[in-house]
Amino acid sequence: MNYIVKEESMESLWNMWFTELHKGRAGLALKVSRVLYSEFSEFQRIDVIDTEEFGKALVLYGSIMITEVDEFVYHEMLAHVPLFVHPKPAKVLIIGGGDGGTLREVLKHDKVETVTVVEIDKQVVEVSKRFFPNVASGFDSPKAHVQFDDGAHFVANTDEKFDVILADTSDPVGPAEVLFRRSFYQSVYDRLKDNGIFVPQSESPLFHKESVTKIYRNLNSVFPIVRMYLAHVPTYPSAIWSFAFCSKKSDPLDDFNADRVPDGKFQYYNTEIHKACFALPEYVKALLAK
Ligand code: SPD
Repeated sequence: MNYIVKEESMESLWNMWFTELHKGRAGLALKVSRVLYSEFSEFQRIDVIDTEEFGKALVLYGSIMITEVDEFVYHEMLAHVPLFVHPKPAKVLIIGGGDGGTLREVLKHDKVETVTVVEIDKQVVEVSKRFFPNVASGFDSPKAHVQFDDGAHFVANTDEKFDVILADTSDPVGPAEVLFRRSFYQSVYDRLKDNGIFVPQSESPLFHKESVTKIYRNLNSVFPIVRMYLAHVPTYPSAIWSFAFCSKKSDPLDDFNADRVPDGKFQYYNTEIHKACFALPEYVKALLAK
């Protein structure tokens, strides 16, 4: 993470900016009003900054994970697309997701009976509870079970089977790198029931072409059905973000039951978005064809 500090004028003394750069050449800049937390956990650097435009932001390993203003887009799209396709998503596993945003969305589904969250970094959960109580609200639910473990280790060693598995990870660097490997995807496949669905976040098709190519090559070598879908997340690199709908049997559109989606319950997700998010621009189709 880079803080650019510059003197603006004689009157206003300092101007502090958070910048997240793509290959050092382009990126996002947010004006910071306060740095609320800055520490190294056992696994990574964790920052919480207060920004003028996007409210509080959680930054892991120098990269924005959530901001108060736009976190709903990512969390709704990661959770609701698979959960409204699966006919009975009773048992859900979230790998990562230590801020709790995905858990909060999963718990909005009455059919969900238990949600296991496997997060490697306990400090992320503590920081989220302290600074983002609205995002972390689901941790108090009796349906939620949190384990502090490496997600790859967990799926390789558990005997449990799940209806839906979500990989709510940071980028494929540092502690999350292992969660983009073929071996992890194979373990996830083995932990899914026969009609199970897996959705990992799959980076930006505009800024992370190499990662996206590798992720989809790995997923396609494990799952019979793999379909990318997109959402607009303003504070993520390039603002266009992708997810991979992977399943053993279900088709994300043919098996989608629009009647189950309540009107006006969410801020981003609705039936039209569900259908439209699988429409891919030509440059993305070309990338996936590689
Ligand atoms: N470059 C940022 C990618 C972050 C994706 N995961 C965010 C986790 C939020 N729960």
